[in-house]
Amino acid sequence: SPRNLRVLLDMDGVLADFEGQFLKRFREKYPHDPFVPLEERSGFYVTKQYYDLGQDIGTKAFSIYEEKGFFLNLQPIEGALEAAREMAEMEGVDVYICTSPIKKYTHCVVEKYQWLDKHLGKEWMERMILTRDKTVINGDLLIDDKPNITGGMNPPMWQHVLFTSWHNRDVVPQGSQIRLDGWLPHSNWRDILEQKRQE
Ligand code: T3P
Repeated sequence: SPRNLRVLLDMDGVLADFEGQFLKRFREKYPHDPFVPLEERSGFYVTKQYYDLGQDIGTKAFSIYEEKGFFLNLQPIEGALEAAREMAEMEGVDVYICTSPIKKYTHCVVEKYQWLDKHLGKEWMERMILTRDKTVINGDLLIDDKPNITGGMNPPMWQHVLFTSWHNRDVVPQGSQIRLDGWLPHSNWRDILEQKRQE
């Protein structure tokens, strides 16, 4: 029988709502400062867009996701947990979580494990891959909202499924990239896996 399909699931922007929590906390902490509404987000890095509003705003933006509890308190993206569970139970599919910690790792690294434990359970610890270079990870599909994923392995083994987020709505998929518009019931993630399995 053919080998299992390896699916790598990104965390921030795919399972966990980084953008929503960032904006919520920024507005709570700095109610008198300008901010970027989600509909106006563009470019992967939220801090870069905030730096364009001023050096001090950029510094404040950094302080939001470096604070204790930020990564643990991210809300699950709608339908993500249900989809992840269903995918993990599929015959012939191996699911891994593939996520990059921020450089200020102190809270982020442990909170990524805690988030996965809290929302999906202990058995998911086995699936966790923390890396700053996703290109060196072996997989058939990487579902990730970051448009340009580069690193030491070029091209990577996996096909990039670009998961739609506010910041990448207008990005045109490049090369073999395909788009996935969320996890809600109409989502075509099952078709994407089935198609890959048949290649
Ligand atoms: P993930 O690989 O789970 O998507 O950069 C480190 C992590 O923080 C990475 O997680 C992406 C996420 N992140 C954003 O999503 N937006 C940002 O603006 C920054 C700085 C990080």
